[in-house]
Amino acid sequence: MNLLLINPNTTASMTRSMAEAARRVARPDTRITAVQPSFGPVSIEGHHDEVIAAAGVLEQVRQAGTGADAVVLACFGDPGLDAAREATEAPVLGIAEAAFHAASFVSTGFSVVTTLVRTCVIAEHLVLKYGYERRCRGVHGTDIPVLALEEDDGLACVPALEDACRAALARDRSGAIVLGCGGMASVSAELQRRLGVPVIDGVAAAVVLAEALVQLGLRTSKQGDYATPLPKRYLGWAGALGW
Ligand code: 2AL
Repeated sequence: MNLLLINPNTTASMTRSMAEAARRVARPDTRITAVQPSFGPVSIEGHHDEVIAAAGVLEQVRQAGTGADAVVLACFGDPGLDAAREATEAPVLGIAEAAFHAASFVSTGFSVVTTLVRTCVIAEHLVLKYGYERRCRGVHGTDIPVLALEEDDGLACVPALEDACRAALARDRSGAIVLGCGGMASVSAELQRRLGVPVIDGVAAAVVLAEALVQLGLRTSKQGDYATPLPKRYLGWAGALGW
């Protein structure tokens, strides 16, 4: 199968590390194409960044056309997820939604450990949107900037993340950690080794769940709100995104 992995931010080195994380868990016959938008923020750390990044996600979904059997959006705010599902029949998975599902198979309650404290509300909104408020016991910011995770493969951030995860597990009485950033893919195995509890990287979870959906023959429903966008003109810089 052809899997399109979209890093919604424009940092190409982060796209490459996400592609490596995806490759580590994907089936040998899964072809992974990893891309990022041609415009938009270098990291996504707030509502403003997210809105622009969501348009970049749609740019990449449109460019792929029917060439992708499944699409993974590798930013923890799942920017543009519903819109991307309108734009293609391939299953589209966001890493937050995929991670919440995966964590719920291996624990009765999980904690999210993310980057800047200001992004916590974005994850909290997604917990409510996806109906995970009975499983997610807390969302915790570390004030680690997204691009700091790019230095040293994220190794410099491991001690601070480990401390935050330990505090979250104790405070929330949770059994698993969901990592709240696509850029944390490279540190998840080391954190799981140190913590001794399941640590879910959404990129890996989304890739494997996307493969499962393709294997099951499931596509995005075109009945109802995920129907193809209505044909109309989009003006200005968004011209190419109109249907
Ligand atoms: C993210 C993420 O996954 N990628 C990015 O640029 N920002 N999320 C976050 N909470 O910082």
